[in-house]
Amino acid sequence: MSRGTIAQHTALWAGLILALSASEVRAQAANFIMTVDNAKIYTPFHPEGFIDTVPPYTMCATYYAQFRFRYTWRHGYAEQVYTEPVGTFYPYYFLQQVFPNPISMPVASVATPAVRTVFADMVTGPVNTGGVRTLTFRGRGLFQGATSSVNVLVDTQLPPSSTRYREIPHLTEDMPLRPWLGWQQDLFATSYRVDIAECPGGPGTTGLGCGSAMTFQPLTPACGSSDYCATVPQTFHQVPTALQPGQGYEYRVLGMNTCGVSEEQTANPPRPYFKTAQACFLVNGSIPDGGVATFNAATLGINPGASVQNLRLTVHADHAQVGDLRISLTKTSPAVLGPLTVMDQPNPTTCVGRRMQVAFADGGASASTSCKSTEPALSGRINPIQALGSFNGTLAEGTWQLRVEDTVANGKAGSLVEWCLSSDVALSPTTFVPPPPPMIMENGFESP
Ligand SMILES: [Ca+2]
Repeated sequence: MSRGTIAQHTALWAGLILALSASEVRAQAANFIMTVDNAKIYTPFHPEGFIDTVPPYTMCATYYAQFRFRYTWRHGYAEQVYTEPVGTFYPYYFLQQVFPNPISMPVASVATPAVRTVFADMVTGPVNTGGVRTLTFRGRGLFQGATSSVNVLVDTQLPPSSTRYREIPHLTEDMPLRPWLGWQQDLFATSYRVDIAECPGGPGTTGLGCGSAMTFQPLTPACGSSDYCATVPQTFHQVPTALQPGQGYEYRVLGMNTCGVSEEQTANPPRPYFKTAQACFLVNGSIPDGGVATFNAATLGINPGASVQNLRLTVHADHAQVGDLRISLTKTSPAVLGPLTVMDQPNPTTCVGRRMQVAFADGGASASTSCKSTEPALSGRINPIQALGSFNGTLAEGTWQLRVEDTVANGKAGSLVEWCLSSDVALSPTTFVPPPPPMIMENGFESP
């Protein structure tokens, strides 16, 4: 034998051994195959469970899941097979029970395999960091030691956290009738439910005390006793239909996912309260970049001759950079009063965020210190530059003009969504009729 022949023989033997051991493994695996069919998932929405057939199987914190394993057995001997975790699932999961355990596998063959089902109940443990984990389960024979295992992909979900509101501040008065509501994103929420309900009892100090009929933490998408509700994927919502003027409301946002809704009572406040303004005008009018837009409206008082007391001006503008804006209000008839500047480019350094939803009211917060770079840039009760008290005693009825100037042509423009007027003597909106033009004397004669 030449050296070359020996080498060839050695290689042949190694290949044979390799082929044998590989086919043995395949034979073992083929004689006992463990697969996972599905998972029955229990959630707050599905207390009776629902079948999840697509891994990763979602498990909800503190809830059960039941995994359904299929054993396909082709061994020519009977065996007691135990089902058990490979490694420990603790502290993420507790294996509650496996049944039947052991399971009796009968004498079978490749041609006529025995198929059996084993269930494993699991509940999430004390540590519940969300995310996908691979759990391995094993079926292990008691006497002859036939084993098979399967990986189960589990995606553990936590219910959304309590809502953190970013708009509007609790107890805000003189809100527009179609308010824009915003809240912080929650990592676990896949959608958000918004509810608004009337407050017959005025503002509640705890946020749950206003006497509204809003249902507590509902698990259905139905509006229930709310006056308004919507489910949205994003972290803000523009109310599309007008609320009642001069009315107290509470609102609430619940994060939602497969595993529940966010805890309502632990939000601070659980239900922010706001009161709507009195005479509101839906505009949706363009504010051109570097340009001026004027908006006319008319009001009535509670009775003819009533005068304005403690006027407030509500402005909701969806503008890309609130710091560009200069806003003034003029009473245009029956007597002209103003213009009175309420805001003038507050803090161009910091006031670079989008949207203002503001009630200008004497004694409010400073626009320049309140305005920020995140949406909404300016909100709540803001002090006007010139006191709105200057309108005290003027007739409640008449026409008004709001002037909004975008002072910087920088590619950042927007629109006036809605504006409102409110007074201690209640105002209501009425049809705008342009005031007569001022008399012009020409050639000694009045023009027609
Ligand atoms: Ca601009």
